[in-house]
Amino acid sequence: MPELFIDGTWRAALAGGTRDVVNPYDGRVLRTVDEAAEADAEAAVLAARRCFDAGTWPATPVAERAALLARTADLLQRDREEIARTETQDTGKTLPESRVDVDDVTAVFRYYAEQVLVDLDRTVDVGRDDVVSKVVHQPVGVCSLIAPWNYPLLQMCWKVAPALAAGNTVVLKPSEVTPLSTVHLVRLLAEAGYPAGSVNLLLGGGGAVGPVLTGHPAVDLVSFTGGLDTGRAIIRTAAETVKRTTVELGGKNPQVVFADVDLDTAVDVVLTGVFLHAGQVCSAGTRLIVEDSIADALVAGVAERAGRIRLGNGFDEGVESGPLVSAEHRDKVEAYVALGLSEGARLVTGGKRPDGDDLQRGFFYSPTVLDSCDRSMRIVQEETFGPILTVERFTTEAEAVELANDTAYGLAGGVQTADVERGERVAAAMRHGTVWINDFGPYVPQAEWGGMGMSGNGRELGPAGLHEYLETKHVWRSTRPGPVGQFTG
Ligand code: TXE
Repeated sequence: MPELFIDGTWRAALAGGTRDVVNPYDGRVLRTVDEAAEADAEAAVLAARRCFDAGTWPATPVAERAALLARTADLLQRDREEIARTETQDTGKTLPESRVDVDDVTAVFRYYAEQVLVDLDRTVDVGRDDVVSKVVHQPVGVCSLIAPWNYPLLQMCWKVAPALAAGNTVVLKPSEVTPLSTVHLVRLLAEAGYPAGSVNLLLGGGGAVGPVLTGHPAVDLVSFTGGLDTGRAIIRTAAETVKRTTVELGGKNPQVVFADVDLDTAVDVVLTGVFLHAGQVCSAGTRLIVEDSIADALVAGVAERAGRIRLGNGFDEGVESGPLVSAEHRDKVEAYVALGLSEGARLVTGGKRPDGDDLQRGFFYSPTVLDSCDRSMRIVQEETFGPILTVERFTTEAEAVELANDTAYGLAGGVQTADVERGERVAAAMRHGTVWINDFGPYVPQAEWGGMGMSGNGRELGPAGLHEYLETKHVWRSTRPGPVGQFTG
């Protein structure tokens, strides 16, 4: 069955392009999928435009739209295991992690099925009895939704659910590296019964279809999650036609640890915060900022446990972390470790590909801790998107905050301390879109997610995640029309 979905029909790419999708665990080709080119993108955008302009989806009563979202949630749960297995094959992450992702997006669809029923419209008292003034909300229009490869299903659903709930029509473009769970998602959307043209799917590299998705005049909004350079390029292209853009561009996220913590707990939080999914997490806490007096003990504890993380096939019981997503990405991570060492960092653990026969075909890299870092280093400032923890030390609270905020990014950060007031104080001072106190990583559909600084614009999840996909309109009605009296001639 072909994998592009345009105007309610599954079809192959017009030019016949295909691409191999590879399992990062063993480098084998999982499936060869259709690869869209410019003409397919144009067709998808125009199908979404027609559907939007005809009103088929935007004019569907909100209760019906909500019911379809709830039905999508049910279908995701029905196919939970199959989708999770697909995600593990495609990304290398462990099967339990993939199941969590399916459950998360199910909750997101359910959340927006409810949230969209909240009436945001309001009347405004303009101080006159001959005027009815209302502020109403409407869908933005055609939305290009572009997702990356680290959480393919999750990041796509964080966009699709609110976009469709609000009545927009959408063109989905998952990463060419990990498209398979999104193909399954779109099959479920088609089964659920969204009208033809409301949901369209393009597969392929950003270079071919990206300019259409982000520059075509028929597109009203672009929501993108991915790398900083790609995000900048997308904003530039979208600026030509002044599209609304929401971008989440990753981070370089600090984990601040004060000396009053329970050491074992702190080690565990830091370890999970940085090494989950081999560090391929936009909010990975890759920058440890630790109070000097416990730094040696904390670093030793993290390094010891990092060395014990069980790498392997995400399907195998007991495996705790999979490979990096591709050979190219591992090359980038290796280059960053080499850079860090050349900048003066001290290797505590990792810093190499792991041993073990079963790990040689895939794109594995050992969890790595680099001590003796400082904020002037590129390894401390640039997103590596791999299993690399850098260590910096501080002696005062003010210094800790200064270090935590010394980043061009601002997506997420954490602070661990036994002092509740200090935890709140530091959290308030941190310029990051999410801050965890004595924890690192959790998120919920009800709470906004997004970055400050170069981590991006706009928010996903929560009420604001829906507002991104809504226009706000003021309607003024004169109930007793008559001459205005401004011009009298
Ligand atoms: O992502 P890209 P890449 C970071 C991470 C990583 C780096 C590069 O540091 O090492 O980005 O990763 C599509 N117009 N993050 O190169 O290119 C592309 O096809 C429109 C952080 O793999 O940003 C894919 O669907 N679309 C991040 C999506 O953009 C274009 C998650 C993301 O790919 C396009 C992943 C174009 N011109 C990587 N070019 C996070 N924020 O979580 C590419 N794409």
